[in-house]
Amino acid sequence: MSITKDIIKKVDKKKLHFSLLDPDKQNPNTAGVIAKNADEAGSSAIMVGGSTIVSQQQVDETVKAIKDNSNLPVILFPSGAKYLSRYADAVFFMSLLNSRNLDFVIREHVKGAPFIKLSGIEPISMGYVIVEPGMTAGRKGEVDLIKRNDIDTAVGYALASQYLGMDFFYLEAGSGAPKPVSSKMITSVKNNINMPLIVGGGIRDPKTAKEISKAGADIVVTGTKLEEEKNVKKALIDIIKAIED
Ligand code: 1GP
Repeated sequence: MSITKDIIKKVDKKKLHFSLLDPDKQNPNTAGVIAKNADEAGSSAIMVGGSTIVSQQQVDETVKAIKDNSNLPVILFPSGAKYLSRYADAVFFMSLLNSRNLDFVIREHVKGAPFIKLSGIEPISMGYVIVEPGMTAGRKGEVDLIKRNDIDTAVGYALASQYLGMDFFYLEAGSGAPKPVSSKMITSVKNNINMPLIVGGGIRDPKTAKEISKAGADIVVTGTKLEEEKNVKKALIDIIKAIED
């Protein structure tokens, strides 16, 4: 079964957690150890990406270390065509819909698509929007940030993604955001679409993870928490339990 179908089947039954590892934030060995802990804690996939990656080699080595240390699917979360890895299982083929720069909306996709075809990694179509404060992803992605309380615009982007045939929609507050996307926005978006909703940015504790999940997120992403936490496994077990409750 494709990874897309597998995720869609799983979110029908329960809420999922994805772990995000940025190759620029730790060496491949450490990424491997974190992935092993995430796997044992019950996370459902490892996303690999970030806004400050400098080479494809950095991504390749991180992906290989993760594959060597866990059984979870590795899904690339790329900031551009140069940062794809043939060692991954899949790639979020994501359009940053509220970017002012067409590179992030479609041009990088045109550059990366032949590599994806040749390497056989699975493209997972996704609409991706960044909400205030947006952090580094918002700045580097040259984004017209959706205002925290502008629910109509968020719903519009989500519906547009669905009508364009995308399989997933991702509401992002930016890695390390002081606050995640509001519960009200998550609920309104979820109530308007019939595809899985992914939410990330600023989710670092079980209470917040639970609120995001209860509001309507099908998949909750945590990144920074994995980099900061000494006991990653325990921290993730608590967050995943809160999401599933
Ligand atoms: C970034 O949403 C993810 O794309 C993760 O954010 O690092 O704040 O968990 P955090």
